[in-house]
Amino acid sequence: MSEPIETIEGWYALHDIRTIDWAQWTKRSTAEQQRTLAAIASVVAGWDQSNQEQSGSFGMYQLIGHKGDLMFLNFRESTDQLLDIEWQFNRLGIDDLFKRSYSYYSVVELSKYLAQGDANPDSNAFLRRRLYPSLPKTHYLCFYPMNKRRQGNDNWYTQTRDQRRNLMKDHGIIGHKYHDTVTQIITGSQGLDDWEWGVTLYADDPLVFKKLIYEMRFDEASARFADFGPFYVGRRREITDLSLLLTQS
Ligand code: 76R
Repeated sequence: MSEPIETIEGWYALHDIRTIDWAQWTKRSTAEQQRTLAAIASVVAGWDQSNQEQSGSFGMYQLIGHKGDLMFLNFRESTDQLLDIEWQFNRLGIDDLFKRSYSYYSVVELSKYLAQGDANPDSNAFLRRRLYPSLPKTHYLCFYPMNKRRQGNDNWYTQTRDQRRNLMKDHGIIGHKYHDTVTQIITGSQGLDDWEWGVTLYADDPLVFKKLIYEMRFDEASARFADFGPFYVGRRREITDLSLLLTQS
């Protein structure tokens, strides 16, 4: 039997993707639009507070393509806090306008494949920054869920620990070439959502996502063992941009 690797968990994450019903939205009167905008902005400003208070992290992204229009991304200490966040938005009663097209629930995960030295986040500030990440303020984000394959000889979970460690080492070598241009946040979701991991990448240029992910496809950890879900790419936006995005004013 192959042994699992120890993992350390940090903040819980909720990727919340909304599709706007533009036909309905544009039919609303200016006064109604302003009321709705103010209600959304006040909820979202509350989430954004977590960045200042370092009690979590929040980012809002304008998505490209048909899979969604806006992504709200919240990281918090507990699932209860994420539930509160979700229900705060639900209570606005604008689900007909801001339809939910996808969501993903997971928890920041660091595995000990390549761990060296102090693995205690209480005394290791580097580890703390990774477990409780302040979301990078790069121009773009790329998010997708993925699995490690379990098929015939290409079964990640029947590889020995050393085999997996070597594969992760090679994965890390490719990834590290992008250290200055990409920040990755890996969240684990076994038992929490439909895929096994969420990959959230940050960069100033979306082309870098393509270059990195293409290069990684040739690496054994991806070539033999990775299956991917839908990809979402978005541009980071401030709360103050909401009004401009939705009403051009
Ligand atoms: O944590 C570290 O930085 C150490 C090395 C490392 C680990 C353990 C690392 C580095 N990753 C790790 C774990 Mn990663 N990563 C992905 C994807 O598209 C694909 O082919 C796969 C999606 C990308 C693009 C990416 C990028 N990584 C993981 C895990 C958990 C696996 C497990 O536990 O079994 C997954 C699912 C995963 C997937 N990885 C890096 C990157 C980048 C850019 C790096 C270098 C980080 C840096 O040096 O700054």
